[in-house]
Order: sequence, then structure tokens, then C-alpha cells
Amino acid sequence: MFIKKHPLALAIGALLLNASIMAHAVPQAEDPASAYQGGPSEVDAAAVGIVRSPGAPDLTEEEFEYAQKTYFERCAGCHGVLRKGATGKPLTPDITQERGQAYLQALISYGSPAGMPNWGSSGELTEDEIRIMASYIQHAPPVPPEWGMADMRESWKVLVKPEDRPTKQMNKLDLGNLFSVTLRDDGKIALIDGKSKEIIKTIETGYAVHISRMSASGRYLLVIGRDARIDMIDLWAKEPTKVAEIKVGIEARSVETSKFKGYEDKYVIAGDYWPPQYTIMDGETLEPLKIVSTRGMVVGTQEYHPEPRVAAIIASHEHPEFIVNVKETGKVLLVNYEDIENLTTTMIGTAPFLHDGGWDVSHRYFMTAANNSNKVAVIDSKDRKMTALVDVGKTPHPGRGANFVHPEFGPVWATSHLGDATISLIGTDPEDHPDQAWKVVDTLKGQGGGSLFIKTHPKSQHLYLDTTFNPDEKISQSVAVFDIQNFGAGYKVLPIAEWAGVTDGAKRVVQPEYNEAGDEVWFSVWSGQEEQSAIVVVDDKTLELKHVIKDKRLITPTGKFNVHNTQHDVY
Ligand code: DHE
Repeated sequence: MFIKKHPLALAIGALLLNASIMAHAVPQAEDPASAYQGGPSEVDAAAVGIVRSPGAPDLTEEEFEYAQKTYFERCAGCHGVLRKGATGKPLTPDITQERGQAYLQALISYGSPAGMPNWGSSGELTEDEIRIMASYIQHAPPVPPEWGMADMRESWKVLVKPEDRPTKQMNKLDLGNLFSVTLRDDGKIALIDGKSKEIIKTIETGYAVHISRMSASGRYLLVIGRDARIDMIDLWAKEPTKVAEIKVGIEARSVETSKFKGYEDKYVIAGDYWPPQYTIMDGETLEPLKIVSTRGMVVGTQEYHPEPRVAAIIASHEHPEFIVNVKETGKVLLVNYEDIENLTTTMIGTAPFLHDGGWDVSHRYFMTAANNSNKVAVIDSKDRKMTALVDVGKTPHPGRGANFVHPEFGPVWATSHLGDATISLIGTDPEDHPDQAWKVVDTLKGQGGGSLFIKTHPKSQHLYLDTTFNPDEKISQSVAVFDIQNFGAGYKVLPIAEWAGVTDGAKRVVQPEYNEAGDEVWFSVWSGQEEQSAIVVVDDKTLELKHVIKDKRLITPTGKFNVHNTQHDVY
């Protein structure tokens, strides 16, 4: 059975495209995981050479150029830059040549139930374009350029030297309750005051901004874009100001700063998707100090992987270490930054593909999703070992997850899933609840699959989860909320997009984020670049609408990062 084109799935595809190809709609299979992960790669097709391989149908230079560009824009997100496979299947010539031209053309045309979009029957690619793509993937993948120290240093700028920066906060902003909001397709972040809900300032950042993280002191805001550019913003300046920037690779997703006692604000680390590596930088200037490749063997099979991308990174509170998720090899690296010239790393084998995760309530155990294995790995950051590998639902996607005290099972950490409607609650209290520790103690049922983020706050009695990539727009435009004291009552649905009063667009509701006090929850209502989006603020006590932020500068808002909660890992 082939997946048919779905109008809503087209909208998902369009949202995931970068500006250069925004005009086209892209067919997507109705599988939320592939809709989510199939975004374009930042690798520049023009920068990679043409590789002709024996046994593959020949192509003209023009056809190669077209195929290369199309592959990086539309296929690499799932199949990998080097086609070694990730969410999508591997597409190396040994496999593709064996399948043959006719089979590949049919697959590209009609898609597959496993999540491959139907590029031909959707009308997105012509028959001839499909022939070119099917031929192209029978040639060896060209290797994109590396990005080493010379490139980094060339891109590195200190805009305000540390000695010229203030020594105390020079503005009257309530920094703890400030939100850094990703304006995904506008290449900017918006700083929004938590009380007045006014945009204080928008700041230009890397293209397709992804996340914001706070330095340990709460002074520096670090923002990373998919193009691997990091912007460092000083929140103590008269008005928040960019003080340094660097490009650490060609494609990236994660940035973090040192938080161990005595090392506050000393180092910044960023992980790349391409080249597969991480970089440790000076915490005040972003000067690149150490680049480490993550290429290596996959856990279990111990086969070489040339493209293991760096996913989430979190700063340890137990040792001077960064905890680095290496996606395709399924390895968690504990990178000790005490002596970066003589770097020591503890390598923990878990399961592929590691994606995102966060702390348990004690900030000792890192709970991280191995999304392709349907597992959560529990990493003990104190004893530097894996404590458990817990089976959860299909394709866990916790964001940083949610910690709360379950009325029956004690402290738990929760994840929702892209691939099913469940929420897995994992016991995290080995001292007082040893029988429940590191086991799924309860499974809740939410509105449906396609969930990306789940959230609560120590002062809240509610647990919220989005369903951003659910194919049913009623579900993707609303959120479910549970009463932590009464899970038996099921969930309430909050019609966030309807409350926003936004008329056009996909209006996907994404990422709950609390204010500092823990009495408000902010949700993004995410539409296209040319459409109106909004942020909806919910009163956590009453579950009623409190405020809608609409502003013409609020273009494609997605992630929101409250300064206090991000600085102190409160979730
Ligand atoms: Fe994200 C976090 C990767 C698509 C919004 N995203 C992360 C992290 C990774 C990641 C590795 C964890 C960083 C960390 O903690 O250090 N995201 C990817 C992808 O590879 C993927 C699937 C496809 C892509 O092409 O980028 C992807 N992400 C998206 C989106 O489409 C989202 C919904 C909208 C957007 O802005 O692009 C999105 N990702 C987010 C957000 C976080 C995030 C809001 C941080 C959540 C948090 O609470 O910490």
C-alpha cells in the first residue's frame, strides 16, 4: 500500500522547508517522525564535487547538479548527508545498484508505508526528475567539505571585548522572567518580557535558528542556528547586545555552557550535524579551542559510521563535564573540560539514534531518548555509567522532559512520543522508591502521536503536551493537559490555536514553556513565514486563556526559553 498525498502533510512539509524552497510544497508521508525530521540540510550542493561510480546510470553534469541540490534539500534530513541512513534507509551504491533503476523510481514516485514521501504521485517531481534522482543515488555520495579550525577562526568575531563589557546588569529588565523566542524562518530571536508580554528586541541570529541556552551565571544567552552559527548575547548590557559570534560547522543543532562549580561561564560547547564533530570554545569570547570528531563505531554492531551527528548536549552538575549525545552511533560522551589540552572522555554505549533529553529532578541522571530504538537511556552523571535502558513508546521525543511527583509512584520523569499517543512515566527515585526506579511505572494516553514536547514546573499541578506533528489539525492545533493529582480523570484539551485568533496557516501548536514563577504556560502557534503566528499564554491555575501575543515581528515562533528555567534546568 502506498502513502497518498495529504493536504495537511503538504503543509507540514512547507513549514519545514528553508526560505529558498519555501515556494514549493513538499509531499510528506503521514508518519509524523518523517514529517518532522525531513527538513533540508544546510550542506551547500555547489560545494561538493561530482562523483561518477561504475555500475550506475550516467548523468550529465547538469543532471548531477540538479540531483545533488535536490538531495541535500529534500532527502539528506532523513537519509543522511553521506546516505548512511538515519530516519530513512541507507542509500549507498551497494544497496541502490542492487535494487535497480525501476525499483528506485517506483519508490521515489509512490513513497512507502515506512514514511518515504510520494514525490511523484504528489506531482512534486516529474517523471524525468525521478529518473535523475533514482540514477543519482546509485552513484557514490559526494563528501561535503570539512569545517576545521581555520574556517572557524575566520568566521569568529568578538563584537564587544570582555574588558569593554559591564560588570553588573546595566538595564532594568527582569532577566529571570525574560523569554528568548526562536523566530525559526526569520533568522532572529525575539526577547519578550514575561510580565508585560512585550517584545523588547529582536536580534539577528543564524539562519533557521534552533535553540537558546543560558550561561551558568544567567548573563549570556547562546543561540544556535541550523547553519551552525552561534550568537552570544550579553543580557547585562544597557540593552541586550550581541557580543560574539562564530560558525562552528555547516549544519548544527546544539549549544551548551559549562555549569560545574568553579567553571561557570568558562566554556561553551556546540555540536555539529556536519561535519560530525563538537567544538569547545572560550565562554566569554567563543574563541574556538578544541574540535573533536565524533566519527566512529556504532554501538552493538561496532560498524564504522562516517556521519554520527551530535544531538543534545547538557552540562553536568556532578563533574566538570559536558554530556554529548552522538546520534547514529548511540554513544553518550562525558567530555571532561578540566584540561582541554589533554581531554578525557568517558564513552557510554546506549542505543541509536540518540536525540534529545534532560535531567531528572536531582540533576544527577540524564534521561535521553534513543528514538529509533524506542528507549530512554538513563545516564548517571556522577558515577559516569548507564544506569538503565528503559523501553518506552514509539519514537520518544521528550524535549527536556517533565519531572513531577506521582501520587502513587513518587518522583518520575516523563516523555511523550512522535510515534504514538502514549506518555511514559519513568521512576527516578532509587533511594525512596527503589522498586519503581528506572522502570515505566505508568503509561498515560494523550490525544495522539506527533508529540514533540512535554512540560511541567515544580510549582504546577499540571502536565502539558503538544501534538505538533499529528496529521489531524484539531489535534496539532491544541494541547492536552493532565492533573498530576488525578491522572484517572484523563486529560483536558485546550484549543490554543483557536484562542490565538489566527486565521491562516497550519497553526501548529508547539512547545509549552513556563514563566519563572511557574504560574503561566506559553505556547507557540506556528504558521508559515508569510502568515500570522502568535504566542498564547495560559493561566496554569485556571487553565484559561490569559494573553495572546501578536506582533508583526513574531514570524514563525517555535521554541521559547525562559531565562531562569533554562539557566537552572527547571522542567
Ligand atoms: Fe529541534 C531541540 C534536532 C526539528 C524545535 N532539536 C533539539 C535538539 C536537537 C534537535 C538535537 C536538542 C538540542 C539540545 O538539547 O542540546 N530538530 C532537530 C532535528 O534534527 C530536526 C528533527 C530536523 C531539522 O531539520 O532540524 C528538528 N526542532 C525541529 C522542528 O521542526 C522544531 C519543532 C521547530 C524549529 O524551531 O525548528 C524544533 N528543537 C526544537 C526546540 C528544541 C529543539 C524548541 C528545544 C526544546 C527544549 O525545550 O529544550
